[in-house]
Amino acid sequence: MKFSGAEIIVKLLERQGITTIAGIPGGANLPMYDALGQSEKIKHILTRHEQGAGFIAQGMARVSGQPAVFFATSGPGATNTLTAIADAKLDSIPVICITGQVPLSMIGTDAFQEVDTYGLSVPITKHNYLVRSVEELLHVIPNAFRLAASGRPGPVVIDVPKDVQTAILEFDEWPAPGRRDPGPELIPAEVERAAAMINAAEKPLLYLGGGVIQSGTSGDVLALAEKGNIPTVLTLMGLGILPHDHPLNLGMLGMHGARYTNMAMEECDLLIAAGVRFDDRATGKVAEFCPNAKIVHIDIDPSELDKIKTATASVTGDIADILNMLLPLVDRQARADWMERVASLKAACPMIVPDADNPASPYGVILRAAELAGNDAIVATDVGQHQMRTAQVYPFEQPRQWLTSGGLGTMGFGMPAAIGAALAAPDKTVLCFTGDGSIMMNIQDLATAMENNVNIKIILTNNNALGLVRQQQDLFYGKRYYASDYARRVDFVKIAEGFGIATYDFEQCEDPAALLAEAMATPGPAFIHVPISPDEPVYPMVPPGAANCEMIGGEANV
Ligand SMILES: Cc1ncc(C[n+]2csc(CCOP(=O)(O)OP(=O)(O)O)c2C)c(N)n1
Repeated sequence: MKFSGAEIIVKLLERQGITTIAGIPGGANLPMYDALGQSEKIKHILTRHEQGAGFIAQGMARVSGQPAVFFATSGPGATNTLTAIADAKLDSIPVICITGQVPLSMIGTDAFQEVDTYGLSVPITKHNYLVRSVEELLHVIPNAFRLAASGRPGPVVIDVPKDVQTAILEFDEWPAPGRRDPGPELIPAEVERAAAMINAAEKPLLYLGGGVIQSGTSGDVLALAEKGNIPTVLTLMGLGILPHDHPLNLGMLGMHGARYTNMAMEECDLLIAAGVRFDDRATGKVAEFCPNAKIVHIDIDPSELDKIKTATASVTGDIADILNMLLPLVDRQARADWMERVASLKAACPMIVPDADNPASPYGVILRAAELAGNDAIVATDVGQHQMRTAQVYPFEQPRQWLTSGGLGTMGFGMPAAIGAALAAPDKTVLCFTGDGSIMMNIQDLATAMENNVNIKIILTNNNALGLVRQQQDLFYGKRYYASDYARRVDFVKIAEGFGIATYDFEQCEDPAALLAEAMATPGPAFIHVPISPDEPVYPMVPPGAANCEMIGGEANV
């Protein structure tokens, strides 16, 4: 066989099962685009910004659990991808970014559109490559897939100089596609110790995060919770692991968690942490997090163990394997006193949802959209108050239903991630809750949504402000609203219309519920504009740096 480097890349991607690639062409990746144009198996999504391409890939990967690919050219194309890559690193999402680079002989000469993509991406990738010969591609591409998906997933960058793309290679055999490695072998004594601690605990709590979703084990985790009667709290990344209305699901913990959730954590005597990294938005002041609890920490990434909080016992391995071994060792227990205590906390300090029945209110629109979208809709958000409200009240049913930028907290994530989700799951409705600050960060990819006619329903709660920032100024900076209110209003409805998207405006609308229902029932992209007041806080809120028990707002009697 004889192929160019660019053809080898495309054929190897096909052999990996890739069917969709988002990206933008330029001088340094045109050979790859030329080869991609010949592919009958891969569809290309031409975005309007490389960050959008990265978030589309993330949307596909988050929904499918499989690595997704995006392309960019050298220089500005590559630098435009960096935020999406860093975002994938912090949320452990397997994406592969393939960039064009100036020819090998020109590297280091400040050539046109030359930037050190390899160097720039070192700290924000799981692994990265600067490919120096066409031969290398045969192991770099499968290896990139293996690395992105194995252990704790993450992003990989492959930078391919233009002359490597055009070089011709003769070879006999295609390499095997790269796949996720099996998890490390478990140490049975570690699992037995964890089981003994769980069996001895009177007030245990499961604390579950994105790692559980990555390992695909939510059924086993539910079995563990039910067998031991162990109430469960979820991180922002873990929403969907348990159905929202399961009696053992105490919902999201941390900065915007419900009062009863954070209060139960104060009282637990054992925290069984799985696939979590003790992120500061979840723990609040670490020294005061779960002050009465021993900790069992379970994770595939040994570098997470004892990183923030020292565990009493830890188990390294794939959470699926660990639960398999752990489940038979855990005693069936009623834990009646603890169940009763948790139920009484829930009754005394419930999650207060202001104006829940009003479909034009910040919370009400989320709840009404959820009702209309059905149980298996996918939900993406941007970053801000709308994100926290959605996390607090959306009735999630299953893993991989929820896409949010948890670690990096990137405004601009939501809409392109929703496009990626819709491409990966074309039969589902995808909701995208966004704010007027966030949508502007990648608004250009409304064109991409329109061109591909994806079934995404963008719900913009427009407070003409950077709401979550403004809320902090309100609470912690003496109401000095500096640089958080926009001076003028933007006509988002006209903008969306300009992009060719169907629009639905709640402004002066007599029956917002009917309008929302109409938007949801019409296939294809929709833009729903919901004007709200900037003075609508998201409560409860743990002040940054404070302990979770010091949360403010959201009391039942307010
Ligand atoms: C790229 C980026 N820049 C700045 C921030 C800081 N930030 C966090 S939330 C927020 C306000 C978001 O406003 P909007 O999207 O309108 O949502 P709202 O809070 O009003 O619902 C800002 C500026 C961020 N998270 N991401």
